[in-house]
Amino acid sequence: MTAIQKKPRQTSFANSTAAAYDWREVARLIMISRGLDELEEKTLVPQKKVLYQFSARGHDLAQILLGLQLTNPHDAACGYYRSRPMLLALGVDLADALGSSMARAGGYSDGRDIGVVFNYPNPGGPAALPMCGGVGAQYTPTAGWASAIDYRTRVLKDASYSQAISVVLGGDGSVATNGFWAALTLATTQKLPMLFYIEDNGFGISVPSTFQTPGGDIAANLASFQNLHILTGDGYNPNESATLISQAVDHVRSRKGPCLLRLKVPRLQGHSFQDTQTYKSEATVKREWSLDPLPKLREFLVPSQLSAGEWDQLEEQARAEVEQARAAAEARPVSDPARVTHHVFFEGELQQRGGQWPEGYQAPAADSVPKPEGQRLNMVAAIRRTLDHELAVNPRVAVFGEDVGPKGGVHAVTLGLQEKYGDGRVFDTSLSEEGIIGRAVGMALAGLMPVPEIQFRKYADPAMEQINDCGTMRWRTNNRFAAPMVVRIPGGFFKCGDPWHSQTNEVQFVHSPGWKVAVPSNAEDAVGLLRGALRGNDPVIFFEHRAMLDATSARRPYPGDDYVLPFGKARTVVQGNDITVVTWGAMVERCEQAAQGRSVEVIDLRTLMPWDSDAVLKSVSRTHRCLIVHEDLGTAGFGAEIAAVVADKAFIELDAPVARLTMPDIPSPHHPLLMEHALPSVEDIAAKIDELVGF
Ligand SMILES: Cc1ncc(C[n+]2csc(CCOP(=O)(O)OP(=O)(O)O)c2C)c(N)n1
Repeated sequence: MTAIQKKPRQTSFANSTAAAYDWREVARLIMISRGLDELEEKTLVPQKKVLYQFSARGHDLAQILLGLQLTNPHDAACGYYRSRPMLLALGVDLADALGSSMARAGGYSDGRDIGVVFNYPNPGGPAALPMCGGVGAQYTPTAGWASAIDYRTRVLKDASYSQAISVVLGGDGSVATNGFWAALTLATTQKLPMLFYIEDNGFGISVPSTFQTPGGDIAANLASFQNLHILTGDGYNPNESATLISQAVDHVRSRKGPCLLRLKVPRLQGHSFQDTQTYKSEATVKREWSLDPLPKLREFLVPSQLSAGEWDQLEEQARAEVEQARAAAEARPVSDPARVTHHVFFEGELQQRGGQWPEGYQAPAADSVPKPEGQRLNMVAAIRRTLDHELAVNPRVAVFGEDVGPKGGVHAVTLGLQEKYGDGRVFDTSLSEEGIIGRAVGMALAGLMPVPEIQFRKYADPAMEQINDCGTMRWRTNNRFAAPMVVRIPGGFFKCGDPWHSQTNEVQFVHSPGWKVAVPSNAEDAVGLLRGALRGNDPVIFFEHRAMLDATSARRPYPGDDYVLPFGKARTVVQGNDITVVTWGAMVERCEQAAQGRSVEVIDLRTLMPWDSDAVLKSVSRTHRCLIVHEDLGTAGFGAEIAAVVADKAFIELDAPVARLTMPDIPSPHHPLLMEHALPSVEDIAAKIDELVGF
């Protein structure tokens, strides 16, 4: 065992730490874990009742010792597909643990995800945050939970969080992922109460750990990382791992900063059941089995703490518990296929964890009618005022991102908010979009309402893994967890274009299940949609069009502090009889201009998920013609969806083909002349309208 960073090297392990454990319970849990693994490998996988199986043999002892240390009701841990032993120590129901692997009804996901990635809401006790199939995806949400512990303690002054910790489990392969580094930067720069628990079995499937970090030892390589306490040792040795885990947990609990604990563990089976381990030499396999923690635990406990008879009795008891779990899991049906479309969004039944609603948050009564006051504001000022008001009335709201603090954001939307609400509520982040969104996920899971800003649309790309996993969370946990948040993303053309700052590509978010998508075209709608999102119970992408932020056409008086606009309700911008033009964002202004002198009905969708197909179909059934105008690229743009629905539902009403006017399939060009050539212009729109009306 080593404590790196000038910590004294320890060569013996005080039995006092070990004595703090209930070793009989440790033995019982590891026996159950082994029993579950064996049952799956010998029976349920061959019977094809379990389709994905990841043995935890070798990782199990240390994980159980870790799980038993998570005793604070506000602790949370997030692991990966090999983390079942830790979950057993947290007290998950065994029939859930097994039934989930069998994809049966109930359990972690109602048969929706791969079963081996767990979640455990455990309201009032330590939670296991929803795990993901993507390696490394667990890190930044766990850092977000640590961030929320800090927020709850410092900002909300809730002393019950003062000793809570956030723990992430990852393999040696996972230390090469973006998520690991994003979370490490977050935890160390912010000195968060976070434990990185690295289970180093020497392989990522077949790839040796020397490919993941030079020399294969992440603990050694991080020796000079500031603000990080590092411990390393043998996770198969009962006394050593118990001591190290206690030290690591104590360090984080006592608010000395984040800690990384690397434990060497043997992976006694293949990566998954299908993996035959041909890449390992016989000698390696033999050496690994010599490190099996189960016989080592027996040696450690028998006869000093348990008699051989008691050990055997525990084994007998564990076998019986596993058998009972098998019977209960097998008795579970497969869930009703008709329900598989449920819980993509909030449907009225509250999730157990995540977001402000399950914690009793009551949104103030909403005004559905605007009460315009004062002069017209541009969109920047309107969004700022809405954020300002919601920050004032809801202490759970936290606004963060790159440059949003003292600078007030590169688009000036958050100007003055940090000054007013302090750096606990409005703050800068490291330059890591995965870090920003992942952190928001963890904060949302801990009951806050995060409002992360992504500086420009294209820069959401590095966060797409977190965006996807956030969107699917409610569905894949069968409504056990959700992470409502509002992600503000400026994008689209401005005075010029370019491939990075100017794309819209809203359709990508529409195609990510679980996200609502707002694309306001004016200040009043921006206020209503943003407020609805901030008081809501689903994750929302709030797209701020750069060309509209200060556009004269987008200015409106502030509609009031409680004005809320529902999602999925389009606005008829101008009424007309000859053709329906469907649009949103910056194209609304252009369509309105093109409609002048013509009898055109212009519909601003306002939100793309959900979108108001009723309004469109109703209008088309009157005008018998439909043109869709959008800035995003034509191929597979959102216009394709609208065209398909109109063709499907209003075919017999149509007097002309459903047409689209969009950017060509190219990145946004930089020179204004080139850019304007690519964008649908007022003239292009007017010409297309005339063509369709004359068809
Ligand atoms: C982002 C991502 N890339 C690739 C995979 C496929 N994959 C699953 S597990 C794994 C190896 C992970 O190894 P490690 O983190 O060391 O954990 P271990 O399985 O050894 O416990 C890989 C490459 C994945 N799930 N996610």
